[in-house]
Amino acid sequence: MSSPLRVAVIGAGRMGADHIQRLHHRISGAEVAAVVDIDEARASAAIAGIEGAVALTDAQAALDSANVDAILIATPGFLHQDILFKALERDIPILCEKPLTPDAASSWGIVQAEAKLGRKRIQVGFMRRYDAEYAQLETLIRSGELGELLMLHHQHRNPDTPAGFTNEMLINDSVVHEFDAIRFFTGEEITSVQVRLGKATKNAPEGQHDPQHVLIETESGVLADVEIYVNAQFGYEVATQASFETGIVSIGNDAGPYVRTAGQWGGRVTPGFEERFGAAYDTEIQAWVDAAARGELGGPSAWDGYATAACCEAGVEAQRTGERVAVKLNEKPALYS
Ligand code: ISE
Repeated sequence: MSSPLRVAVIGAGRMGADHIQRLHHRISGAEVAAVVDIDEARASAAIAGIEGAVALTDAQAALDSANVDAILIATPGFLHQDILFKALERDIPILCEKPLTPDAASSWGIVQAEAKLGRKRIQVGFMRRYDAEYAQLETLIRSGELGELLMLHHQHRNPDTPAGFTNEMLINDSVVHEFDAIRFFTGEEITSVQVRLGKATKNAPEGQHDPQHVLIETESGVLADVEIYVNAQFGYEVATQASFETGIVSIGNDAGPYVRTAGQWGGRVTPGFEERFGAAYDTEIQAWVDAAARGELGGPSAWDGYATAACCEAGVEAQRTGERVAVKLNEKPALYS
């Protein structure tokens, strides 16, 4: 058996802590070698019970360590660029949580640096591609079994938002997933984004207009819409309905035990994204570890990170202006074709 991939996890917040537990308990062929967080206590708490792992406060120390083979970046997005450049320089496998970087220009810089390196070293954490139903819908679309895909209707509902979640984050932090999903399903780039602000809930924090209706068009004219509703109170829901020439396909609706008791019938609503996408995250990280062992990364690439960053920029402009905003991309480097 080959030796495990020694991973440094950068950022021990909500997502980082989740990935540390995943790597330690459920992923084969990898181990947590280091955890980096500017909050030393948080880094130390995150390695509790993980033999051999070290807690650090500086990403550079992890990158300099001879005991680190790969890094998983789970810091806030504005810190990604610097770490990505340094990790590309070390030429090691990288799993970078979304967004690749917060804007298209800096994401393009990462694409160029990786293209110059000449091999894919970055996988972006668009975990929905690893959700079983997402993968089945994508396969169905490719098969042509139901004719052409014509429209996609997405519902993206969160129970509430953490402190500091701005109006722009409805696009940059939430709809970024649909931008990637639509590109994944259609195999096309997104050409325009429009955002409509209708009647708003009184349950949104100051400054947030919630819900929003996002209208998206792809190269061949597939129309997609997203209801992004981040203070929906009732629970977590990420669902899609796809309209084909000869059928309609729905994914993401809560299933599971259907219970009848005490004069009531029904089931449990998914509480959050960790539960909704737990299995997808496991599959995503296992695929990254396996690919790193083979020396060839697949999955959502730096190009996908760049293209979605461009969609987010158009989305935020559309939010502000009410206009339909075109998405413009630079020419795709051969590495990503
Ligand atoms: C969060 O960052 C995620 O990635 C979740 O999947 C998404 O549902 C949520 O809206 C984001 O804030």
